[in-house]
Amino acid sequence: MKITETAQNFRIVGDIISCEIYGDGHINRTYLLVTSKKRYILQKINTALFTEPDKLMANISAVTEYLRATRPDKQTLTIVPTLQGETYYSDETGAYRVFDFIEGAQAYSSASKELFAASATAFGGFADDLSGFNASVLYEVLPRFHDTVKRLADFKAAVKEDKVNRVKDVKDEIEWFLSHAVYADMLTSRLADGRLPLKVTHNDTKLNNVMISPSGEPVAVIDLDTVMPGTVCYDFGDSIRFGCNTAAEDEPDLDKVHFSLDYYYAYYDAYVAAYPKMTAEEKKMLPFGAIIMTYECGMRFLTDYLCGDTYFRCTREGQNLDRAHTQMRLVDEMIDNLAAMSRG
Ligand code: ADP
Ligand code: GN1
Ligand code: MG
Repeated sequence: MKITETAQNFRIVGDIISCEIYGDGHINRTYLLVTSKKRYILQKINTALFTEPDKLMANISAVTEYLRATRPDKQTLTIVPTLQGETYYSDETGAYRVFDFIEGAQAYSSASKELFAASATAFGGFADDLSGFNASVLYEVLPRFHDTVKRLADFKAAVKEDKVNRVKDVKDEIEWFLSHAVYADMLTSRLADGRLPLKVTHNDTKLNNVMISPSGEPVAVIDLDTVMPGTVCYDFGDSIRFGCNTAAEDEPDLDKVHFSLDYYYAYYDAYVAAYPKMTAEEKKMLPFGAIIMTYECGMRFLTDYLCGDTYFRCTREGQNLDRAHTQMRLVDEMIDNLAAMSRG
């Protein structure tokens, strides 16, 4: 079935003009749907990963309805229902959903320090706005998503299995991840014993998951697929991992890849200001969140490389390995800067 025919199953207004692939997400297939009246985002949900789209969409509904009710001054995702009034449509080709297009803003894959700070205001505000939300109503759609100890176990299993015979080519990288395993349980153990509070977190706080206006105002947090209970250190850390890299996540030339302390400070200060309900332990662990999320993501990239590149969308040979290398470089430089990263 053509994608424009799929779009006809939603309560969209106007006549369909076009429906083209859009954005640079790694997980879902995103289309810009244009009608004679409005623009929409249509997404084919990655059901290989999100095996229960009803639960996924229930999470997004719950969080966006809460945000709309408690922060009517802010924008959030708006689900466009199907003709039957459901949150998504499915047929033999897959599961699809439609959101209103958030106008007057854009998602950036790289940004100035000011725009990066604006994303911190958005994500810090997200944490603050949701601190009163009852996390127990959410489904854990991707169980143990940021459980770095589990990610390390999965990585070791992939090394052992050596499915596509690549272990021989990445011995040094494997050794590097094993030698940094001390970081794996620093957040999970604190969540387990209550030192870190369990909060509703976004869990995928890359720069391109926040919409920012041309004048640099944060407009909306998007990509709510991974909203689940967690620690804000995941969210802070993942933002730093992506946004404090002086190069692209998949940059093959490591000479271009550095951790920017300057960008880190810009994000840190804006995040702390936007999230006044932050606890002392959360604040203390923010720099470790950055190291751990970067370590974990690098390990996930290398695991996917060892499994034959089946998880993260790749457009060229060796892309996941390049991604793993950038994360390793960033972790090394963050560790060198750890004292400076603790702002007191
Ligand atoms: P993925 O999970 O694959 O990353 P996203 O939900 O982040 O998918 O969407 C991919 C891109 O599509 C975003 O980076 C953004 O540019 C754009 N996008 C997604 N939702 C909207 C929206 N409601 N309005 C405008 N742009 C959007
Ligand atoms: C994926 O969907 P996207 O591109 O925003 C991934 C994140 C990774 C990120 C790395 C559900 O995010 O966990 O940090 O790629 N999302 C999922 O770029 O696995
Ligand atoms: Mg995204």
